Amino acid sequence: MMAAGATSMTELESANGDAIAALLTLLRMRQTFLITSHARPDGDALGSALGLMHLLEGMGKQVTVAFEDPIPAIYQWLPGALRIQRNLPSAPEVAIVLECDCIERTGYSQADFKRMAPGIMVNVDHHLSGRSYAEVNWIDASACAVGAMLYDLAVASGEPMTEYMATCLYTAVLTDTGGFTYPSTNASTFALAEHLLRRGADSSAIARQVYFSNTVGKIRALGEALTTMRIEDGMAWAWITEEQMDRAGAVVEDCEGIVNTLIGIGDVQAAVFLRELPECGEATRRFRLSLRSKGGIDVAEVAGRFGGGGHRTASGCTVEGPLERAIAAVTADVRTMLQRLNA
Ligand SMILES: [Mn+2]
Repeated sequence: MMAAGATSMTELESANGDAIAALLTLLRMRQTFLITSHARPDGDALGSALGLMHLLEGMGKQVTVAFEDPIPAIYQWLPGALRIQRNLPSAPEVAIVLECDCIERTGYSQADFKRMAPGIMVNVDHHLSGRSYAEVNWIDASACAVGAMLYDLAVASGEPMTEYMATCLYTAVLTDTGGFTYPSTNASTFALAEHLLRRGADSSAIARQVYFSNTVGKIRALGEALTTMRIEDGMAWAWITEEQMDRAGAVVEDCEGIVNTLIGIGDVQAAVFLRELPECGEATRRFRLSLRSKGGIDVAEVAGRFGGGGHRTASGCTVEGPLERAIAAVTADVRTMLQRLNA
């Protein structure tokens, strides 16, 4: 069922085929489902969860979608988003966890999951750091999005691809490929996009919702962060403090994507963005880090050393402050990797 270590395309395809067949058998046998995904949900987490919800409901199943964190405004228009709840249901026959390399990544605790008492756990992930912690694990680190894996599942199911499913899955793939620009994008990504557009996904309307509906706070937060930007040895970094967030009138989700501005600079090979976390006092400041790479170095490795994870080109972790120490630790790590790369 594991595909991450597959050595050839054929092996990978057959591993995915086996995983899809096994998962479909399970889905058909059971009636009640929970779907969840990671904290601070992004387009893939939400589009995948809702796309799968629509697929299962089309199969006549009872589905609850729960997220620990609020749904960002730019995704609240997704079909079904308003039904997403925070509370886990009681004893679903199957709990499906998307895009998480461990339970804690959902924002719910092991204890929360134990209390929910799911019959079977299913883990669908495309992270390099993906691990087999559930009863059924389908991990394909070569997939451009979990939404693309679920697209394959939906096609294999023989269920009709509805406009709702197409809209959700297209949004997942659009956002997780950086608008079809990351190295994970290939010909089959566009074949998928073509199919989903034919089934009713409106690419222009979706792009408008996702990329042209920013809050003023988000743009002001970007401005605040850019005043702190440093560039050195192919690496860019910047941060935002609680005080700057207040000044910008920004909320946490307004900081999504600032790191992409940094990696967008021509000579920059790796970028780090730090956001101060609000919950702890002066003495123990902590920072949420987002890392990006143009592919030369593996920033999932960097994040992994600080207790986080992700992909080669995009990862995240949480680091103890103070700010100067957090920056020094992470930039030293990235610098070493860049030096090794360029040696
Ligand atoms: Mn993803």
